[in-house]
Amino acid sequence: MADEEDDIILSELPDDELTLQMHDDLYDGLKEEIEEAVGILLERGWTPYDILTKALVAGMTVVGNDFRDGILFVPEVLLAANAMKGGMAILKPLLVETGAPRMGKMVIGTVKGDIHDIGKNLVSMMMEGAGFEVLDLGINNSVDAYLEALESEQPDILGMSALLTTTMPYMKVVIDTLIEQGKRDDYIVLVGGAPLNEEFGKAIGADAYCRDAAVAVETAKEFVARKHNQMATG
Ligand code: B1M
Repeated sequence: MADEEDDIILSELPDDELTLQMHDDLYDGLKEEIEEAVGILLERGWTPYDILTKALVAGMTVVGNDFRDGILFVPEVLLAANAMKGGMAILKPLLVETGAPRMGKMVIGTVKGDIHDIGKNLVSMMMEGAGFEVLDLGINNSVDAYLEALESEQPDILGMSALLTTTMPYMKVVIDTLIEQGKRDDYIVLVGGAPLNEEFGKAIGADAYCRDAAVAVETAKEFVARKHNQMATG
C-alpha cells in the first residue's frame, strides 16, 4: 500500500509547507528528500544561510528534543544526522565561495570523548564563508592533537566544540596546557556547543563562548580585528 509520504511532491509545496516537510523528513532520516528540498529552496532564491538555519537546524532541534525525551534513539538520530549532512554538503560550497577576503585562520575540532560534529561543521562552513581559512580537526581531539595543529598551522583562532556535559570540561584541559606551555596568549580561544554558556566559557579561560555559528563568525571577526589593531599600535 502506498504510504502517504509517497504522494507528496516536494516541488509543489509552498515555502512554509516545504520547510515543515523538511523538518519531518529530517526527523525520518530521509537524506534524498532533504537534498531534493534544499535544491528546490535554492532554485526559489533562498539564501544558503536561511536554508541552513530555518530548514535544517530548526528541524534538528525537533530531533534533539525528542532524543532528550526518549522518543528517538541513537540509530534514528544517526539517520537524521546523515540527512542533515546531505543537505549541508550541498550548501557548503555556496557558503564558502563568497569571494570574501581572507580574514584570518582558525583550527577547530570537537574535544576528546565527543563525536558530535554537525554544529562544528556548521561553524567551519560559516567561518569559511566569511573569509576565514579553517583547518577542521574532526572529532575526539586530544590535547596533543590540538597542540600539534596549533604548532604547524599557527592560526589566529583555536575553536573547540563539545556537546556533552561530560566532555566540555576537557576544553579547560586544553587551555590549561596552553597556559602551562606559555602559549595561551598566542591564540584567540573560542568555544561552543549546546551545553556551554558564557559563564562556563569565562570559567575555563576561553576568550569567548559562541552561542551559534553566526555568533562565532561575528566574535571571530571582532577578536581578530582587535588583535590586528593591538599589533599595529605595538
Ligand atoms: Co547526542 N547528545 N549523544 N548524538 N545529540 C546530545 C548532545 C544531547 C543533548 C541529547 C539529549 O539528551 N537531549 C545529549 C547530551 C546530554 C548532556 O550531556 N547533557 C546527547 C547524548 C547523551 C549522546 C550520547 C551519550 C547518547 C548515547 O550514546 N546514549 C552519545 C554520545 C556520543 C559521544 O559523543 N561520545 C550521543 C550520540 C549522538 C549521535 C552519534 C547519535 C548524534 C551525533 C551525530 C553527529 O554529530 N555526527 C547525536 C546527535 C545528533 C545529538 C543531538 C540530537 C543534536 C546535536 C546537533 O547536531 N545539533 C543533540 C541534542 C541537542 O543538541 N539538542 C544530542 C545541531 C547543531 C547545529 O547544533 O551542535 O549545538 P549544535 O551546534 C551549534 C552551537 O552549539 C554552536 O554553533 C552550532 C551551529 O549553530 N557550536 C559552536 C557548536 N560547536 C561550536 C564550536 C564553536 C563555536 C560554536 O567554536 C568556535
